[in-house]
Amino acid sequence: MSDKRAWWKEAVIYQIYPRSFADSNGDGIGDLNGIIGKLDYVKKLGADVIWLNPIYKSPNDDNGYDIADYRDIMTEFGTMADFDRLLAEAHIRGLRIVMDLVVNHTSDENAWFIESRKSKDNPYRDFYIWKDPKNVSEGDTADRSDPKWQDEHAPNNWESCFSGSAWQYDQTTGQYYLHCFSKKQPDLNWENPKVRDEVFDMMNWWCQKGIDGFRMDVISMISKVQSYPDGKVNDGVYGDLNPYVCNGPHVHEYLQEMNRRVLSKYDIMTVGEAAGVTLEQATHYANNDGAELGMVFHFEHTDGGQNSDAMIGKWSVNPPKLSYIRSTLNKWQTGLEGKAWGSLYWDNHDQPRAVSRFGNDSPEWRVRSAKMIATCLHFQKGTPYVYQGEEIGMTNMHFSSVEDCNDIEERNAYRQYVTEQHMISSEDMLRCFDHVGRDNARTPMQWNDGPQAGFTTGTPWFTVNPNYREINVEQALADPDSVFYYYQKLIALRHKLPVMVYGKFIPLLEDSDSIYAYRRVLDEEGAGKQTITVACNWTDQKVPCSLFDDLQGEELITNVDSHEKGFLLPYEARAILS
Ligand code: TEU
Ligand code: CA
Repeated sequence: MSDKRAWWKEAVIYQIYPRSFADSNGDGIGDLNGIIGKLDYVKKLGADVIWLNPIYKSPNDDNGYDIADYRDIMTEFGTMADFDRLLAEAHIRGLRIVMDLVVNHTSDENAWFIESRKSKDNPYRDFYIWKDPKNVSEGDTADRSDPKWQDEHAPNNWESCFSGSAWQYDQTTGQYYLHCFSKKQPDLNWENPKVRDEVFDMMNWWCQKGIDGFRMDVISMISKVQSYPDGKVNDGVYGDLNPYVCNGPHVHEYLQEMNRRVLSKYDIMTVGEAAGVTLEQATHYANNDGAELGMVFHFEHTDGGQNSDAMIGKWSVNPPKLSYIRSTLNKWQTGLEGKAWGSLYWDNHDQPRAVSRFGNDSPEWRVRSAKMIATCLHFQKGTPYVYQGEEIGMTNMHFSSVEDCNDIEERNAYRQYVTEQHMISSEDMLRCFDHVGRDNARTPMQWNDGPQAGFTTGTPWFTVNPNYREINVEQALADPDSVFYYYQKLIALRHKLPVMVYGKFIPLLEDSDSIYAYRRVLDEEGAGKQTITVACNWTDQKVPCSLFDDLQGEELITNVDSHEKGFLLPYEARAILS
């Protein structure tokens, strides 16, 4: 076997977005005590690890991805004592806790930035990326508070991921700072060794508390091309500017330094969010040599623009195509083999709901198709991630007005494309939000059919999806055929069968218009050869399939009551061990 065994390769991760998970004190905002109250639920599902979206002190411009204090807890979420209790209670149950590490940028309310913006010679000035205005002639007396002037003199034409220029002019010192995300998220200057010292100290501090790993936010973006050249206009940091921001000149050097100074000292897992990272590059970030990270999240199968003919940027109403999803995932499966470990996900807090996007969320097919896509993903090679609510088949949300949206990405995109540039109608933009907006994933967790879906006794910070009366945890736990018990079974199978973890991935039926099929094969000394054959029908039609006709073996899992020889029923999924 070429893969070295590791607990995090055999684990299944459950992702919690704390703000929307469970509210313990009736203020309408999910919190740490709420999570503690639901640990047994996560345990019942069978997951091994909980990844918490950011819980640090933050003004919440981007719901916690703008950190004001890395060593303190967000006031609404609780206290450090609550966190210590959460960690202890998780460990008692054999659950591990992975923290979100957001170190490409901080909040503009972080003490480092408050200092940095004070003066050009402040000791913290170089913690961030400051540049002079461009093309200013000597003796220029123009009014620099004029947004138009600021726009015209920005250091280069880079666009923020959240719309508009990636540069913000700061009156105090007459320079601009870089922000790849919102203007309240200034980018840290990783070229400065003092920044790295502070970040590594902070990481060691959390590791010494006993946390079990880090999910590293946009870690591929920490090293920028130092000449800060213009990119092609209007392409955002992920478009043609990608070469200047993603996978920059020193990113691997810095991650190796992080590995030496922090990661290698603890038995922790790491997953890098690898925005703009190709398969070849991923084999460096997550190489089996262990010099950098354990694994990465890649974006190729979820990048709206690529898989569904987007209208503007990621904004689209078109369903993803099976042929694209399959060829992309297969490419990563086979490309990582023997070189690096991968991660598996359909959704997260930045993506629409899995069943709405990849399955079929109509009442007729929701449950069966949710099980189908789960089967399709969980038998692949890599560490699977389940995003809160995915395990009960929660669906996308409909928003009828931009006022009802919370996400800064959505609100800024609306302002730019609808209000300012008239590139798309309000109605069409809102339909795009319904399909791919991040708010879909951020509505409160649906626990029961009582008021506010059991998420809070107060007024929830964000609208509950009205379908909570049918789709909720209580219902799922009472129904042996629910999506929940199917996920429970998939997770249990992964724990039981080494072939599901370490087996080699072999694509099948790569030209099919409707079926995603593959094998996993493990030939272990002493244990003999084990093969799992998986086939999933991605359509609402019965389709011919002869894969199982002459296959002898044990059916590990299926989502239909009975099979029809020579066919797969609509959204049927099957896995056979032989
Ligand atoms: O996401 C970065 C990222 O590359 C995208 O998913 C991005 O958020 C955008 O939605 C693409 O359309 C990470 C976090 O997961 C996200 O929640 C944060 O907003 C972002 O970084 C900034 O910290
Ligand atoms: Ca609360």
